[in-house]
Amino acid sequence: MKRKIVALFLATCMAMSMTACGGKDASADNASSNDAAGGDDAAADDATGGDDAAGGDDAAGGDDAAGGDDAAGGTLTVGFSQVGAESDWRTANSASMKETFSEANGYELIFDDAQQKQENQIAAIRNFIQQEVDYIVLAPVTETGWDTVLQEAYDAGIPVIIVDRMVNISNEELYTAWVGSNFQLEGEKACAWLEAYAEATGKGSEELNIIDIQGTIGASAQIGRTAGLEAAIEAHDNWKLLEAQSGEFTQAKGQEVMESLLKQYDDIDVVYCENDNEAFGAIDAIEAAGKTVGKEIGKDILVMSFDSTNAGLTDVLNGKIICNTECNPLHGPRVEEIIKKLEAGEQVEKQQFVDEEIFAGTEDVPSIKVNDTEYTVTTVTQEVIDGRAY
Ligand code: GYE
Repeated sequence: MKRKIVALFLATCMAMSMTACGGKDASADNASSNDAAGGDDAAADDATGGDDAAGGDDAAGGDDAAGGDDAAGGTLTVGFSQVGAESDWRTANSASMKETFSEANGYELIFDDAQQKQENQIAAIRNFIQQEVDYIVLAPVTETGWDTVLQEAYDAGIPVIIVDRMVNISNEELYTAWVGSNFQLEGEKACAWLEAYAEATGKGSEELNIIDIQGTIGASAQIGRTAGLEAAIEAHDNWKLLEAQSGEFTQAKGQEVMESLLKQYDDIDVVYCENDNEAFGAIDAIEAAGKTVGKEIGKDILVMSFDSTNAGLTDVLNGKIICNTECNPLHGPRVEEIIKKLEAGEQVEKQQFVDEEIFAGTEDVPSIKVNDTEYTVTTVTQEVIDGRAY
């Protein structure tokens, strides 16, 4: 069948679901061009001009070529443009996608690792279009810069599912669905925990000097987590942001940034690392500088982190990371569910947020509240770690 019918169907249900969901979150509103990230060349802009309708794969002559889903129960071809392999989270995410979109499950997965470069992702998507895949799945490195290439996919009638980080585009119809995390909420949860922990340990009114080791600048995970911290700093007169610098979500860069900041500041209380791998690097740097990571405000440096991977939670258990806010990478089955619904002609939600937990290395804060919702804080034990899939 399928591309034309699916695309036509999508156009209709996108129009419906957009009204229902009210579109994107606030961060989506400000940029519409694809120039910021620099990856998207202008030359491509006019190539797509003619093909306006939803089912525009006329050039390809239908759906029977490389996609190969010709007969009922046939293989579906999925092109997945992955950011890279920068972190444990990413490794778990790739594994989840590969496991789900296996041959045994009836898929041909074309997996492309973009090595954290948007231009590689754009090239991969163009390749997928040329190969006439049935679905394109994109884990975008940054939010901006996607208008042109997603228009090309749309014009080719190939549904695009965005996973993990968001895209920030002028026309929301250019993607079919997004599934991922509420990154700002993650940041807010982490800061609510820090506030409650300072209170619970009698240090609520002490000055806290904070370092933010940010993720890849312009990635939703960075934007949201940084925003969560910035809001908390605004709200606390005694919290001070000494510096915010990107550690690019990698251990090596996290270590490098921390090393240089330790030379600049001798009064750091908290390091807010925007993922586990940065935290691993920061911990190495702190210990190499002869300082201690731990849980005592004023004596140790408190390391906070995001992702809650196995290795991250192990560092919580070992007393090196004090608080770890979960970000769930197991998106394979979620993307598959979206594809199955589309195949069945059902409507899909435009945006789907994943529920996530928060973990700590102490029992001082049993729960936190953000926007009137209460979240239980799980104290990490070996059993907790053993019971988790990533
Ligand atoms: O937190 C980090 C990874 O986008 C949620 O990317 C993802 C982030 C994750 O490199 O470890």
